[in-house]
Amino acid sequence: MKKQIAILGSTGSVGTRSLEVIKSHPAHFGVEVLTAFNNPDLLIQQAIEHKPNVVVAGNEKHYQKVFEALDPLNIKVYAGSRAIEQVVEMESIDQVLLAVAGFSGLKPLLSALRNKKRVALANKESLVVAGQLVAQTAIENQAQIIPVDSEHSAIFQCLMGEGNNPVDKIVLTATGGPFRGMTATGLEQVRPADALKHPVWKMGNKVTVDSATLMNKGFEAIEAHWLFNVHPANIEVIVHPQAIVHSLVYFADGVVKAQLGPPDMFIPIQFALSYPDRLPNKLPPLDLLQLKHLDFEAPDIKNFRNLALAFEALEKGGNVPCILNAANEIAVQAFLTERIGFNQIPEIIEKCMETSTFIQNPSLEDYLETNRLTREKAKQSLKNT
Ligand code: MN3
Repeated sequence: MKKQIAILGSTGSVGTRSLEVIKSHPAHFGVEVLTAFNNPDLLIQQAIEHKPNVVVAGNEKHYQKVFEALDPLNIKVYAGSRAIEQVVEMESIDQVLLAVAGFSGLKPLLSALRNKKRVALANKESLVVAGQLVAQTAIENQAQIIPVDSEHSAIFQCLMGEGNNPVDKIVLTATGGPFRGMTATGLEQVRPADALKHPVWKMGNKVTVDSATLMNKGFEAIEAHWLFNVHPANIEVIVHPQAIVHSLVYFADGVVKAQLGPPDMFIPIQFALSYPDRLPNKLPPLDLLQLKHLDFEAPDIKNFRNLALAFEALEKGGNVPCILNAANEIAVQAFLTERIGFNQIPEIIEKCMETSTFIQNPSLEDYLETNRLTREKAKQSLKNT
């Protein structure tokens, strides 16, 4: 039986890689739905190759172009963000792969879970911003979330077969990014182009900057809390530049389980689609003798303050992670366009966290409002810098 997949965000870095995974296993996976916000040309090209039933152009201004190209091929074409939420209701979808970027991933995720779809989740913001709501919706609808992010995929795999065995702690590994070992003075000088040179992983611009600031790891700690129900005090981050150990779980009896593998997103994407089965692929196997050693060190939270801010947001809970995410999005954008320096990113986020109204149990509307207000506030503090 072929699994029919809906890929939301098919033109991004995880989306395109997912299509490679699907293409390499034609007996196991089919493409039922493709959606993309930008890049209509690539969306059209992907649809011609993979022949989905439905395509959604998230951005309505691309509808006409996509419709004209795909309607003659008997592919249904819709447009707009509401259509993305609705399309995941389709009976014919076995699994959703959510790879859209940013906060806009939340609504389609909730819609997929309410429709009891298994979701391979690559969107970080939905869990960072509204983890409580997402976790609750998944439980209520008995819908399963399979993480795509390499660290969470590792933890998920370490927990397979553990039943109710309690977890002592979770350790997330981080490469440390391109600025590992630099001081605050050195960081003062870094430019966007330097931040975009990630030593190991190839990703989109936003997440690559987040890796350089360590915010990405802070987000991953928040995600891990909601995915695996582990107390914030029992989540740690360790720097491991080779990115071979993808994360670890410590158990009560002193046993530590880790998942190792080559640093290639093909592997966690394939597992999130094939779960609970494992499928072969053509990647070169991990060669430990060639690696010789694996290094580990403590993260530098004095010079990379975003990581500490993320843990603070996780511990405070409520709408604070939403504030963290919104302020970070504006600050990273400002850094990419050279309006602010690297060290100002945490300054802007901290200011927003200190001056926003705390909401203990936010509703979806509260999250949307917090997101909007924080963006305004962050833009305001950009003007004052
Ligand atoms: Mn990751």
